[in-house]
Amino acid sequence: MENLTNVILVTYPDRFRLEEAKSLVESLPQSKIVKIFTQRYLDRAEYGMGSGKAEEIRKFVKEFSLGEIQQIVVDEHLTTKQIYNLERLTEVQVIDRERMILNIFSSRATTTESKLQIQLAEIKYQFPRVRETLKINSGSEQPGKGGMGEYVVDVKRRELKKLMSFIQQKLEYTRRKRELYHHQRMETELPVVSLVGYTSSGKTTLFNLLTKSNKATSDFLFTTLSTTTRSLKFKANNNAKILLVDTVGFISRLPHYMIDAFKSTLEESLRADLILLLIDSSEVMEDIRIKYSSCWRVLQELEVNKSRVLVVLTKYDDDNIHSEKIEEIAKNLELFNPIVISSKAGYGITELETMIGEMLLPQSHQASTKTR
Ligand SMILES: Nc1nc2c(ncn2[C@@H]2O[C@H](COP(=O)(O)OP(=O)(O)OP(=O)(O)O)[C@@H](O)[C@H]2O)c(=O)[nH]1
Ligand SMILES: [Mg+2]
Repeated sequence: MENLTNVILVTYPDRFRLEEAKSLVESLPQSKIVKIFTQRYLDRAEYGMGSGKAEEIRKFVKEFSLGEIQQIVVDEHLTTKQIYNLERLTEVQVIDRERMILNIFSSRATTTESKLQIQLAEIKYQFPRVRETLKINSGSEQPGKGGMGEYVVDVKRRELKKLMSFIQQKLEYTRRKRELYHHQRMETELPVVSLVGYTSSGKTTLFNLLTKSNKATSDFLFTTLSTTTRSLKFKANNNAKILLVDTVGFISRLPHYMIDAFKSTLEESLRADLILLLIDSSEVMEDIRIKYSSCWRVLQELEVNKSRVLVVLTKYDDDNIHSEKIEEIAKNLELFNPIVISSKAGYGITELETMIGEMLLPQSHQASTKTR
């Protein structure tokens, strides 16, 4: 048994954020939450949380029976200074929400491209923190002011910029390779369908089912970090083929630079003929609504053509969901006749395939509806 990292989580009291923060920590490798502290505001200058709460955490760390708290996760963006203050007070390593997501990403990245994207996000995380980090490391309160201090900040920033453009070049290279591949696919005229959605909405499970693949799926967040494309045959359409794309999941409060880092792969998959936006229908309405709007925010940021997006309600297999739930979702999200499926129970899959076939493949009795 490997050693577990005992984590204190500091998050907001509302259910959605608390549950999501818990799932994120649980998705960090080998992490175990030993205590959760909640705060209505995490934007206080000194520690993010109020100083009373910080003191409470310091005491908890000190009195914790095993004397073994290795990490404090604060579910918000913190400045280097706030992290430093809290680390000094509690004598425990502190990470913020962005660092936590980056850590999950790095632990999962397997392909060259996803590794590059994470390196890029990492630099973008560090860049605005250079001055503060150097200030803290040098032990001086004002190394940024003039003379050598300013010089060091500039040097470090220049180094990061150089590294950033180096990685961007490499990513550009992989992107161009993709583009070439994309053109080849265009030449073969195969329509492309992408699966997008919030993390854990069931994209890979559906992808596996449709393409008879065996990609990893799990309850952990961000199981998939790299895009996979496989072809899919339609018996009903003279064995015509389409390409199906599985993508990285979205999450709420994702900083712009992280979307930016993943842009090249996402953009490529979002140029599909049809984008299926998967929504987990088994969740409570509030979560569905928050996740649905988070997804749209990302899609808008990536300038996705709305008319190509079709919403698919997934996981329609739980005993506690009935058609009223689907009606409620449709009403709340203003969806007209949404597609409903369960990859686990096999419900709605044939209908989904038929619909894709009808939309994208030439029919024996009617003209193609393919738009490009
Ligand atoms: N009950 C039920 N669970 C499902 C269904 N589809 C997927 N799941 C479960 O939901 C969890 C997430 O599924 P994934 O397919 O990994 O979700 P994803 O959207 O690919 O997630 P990321 O790769 O993390 O973005 C897994 O535990 C699946 O077993 C379904 O139809 N019914
Ligand atoms: Mg996945």
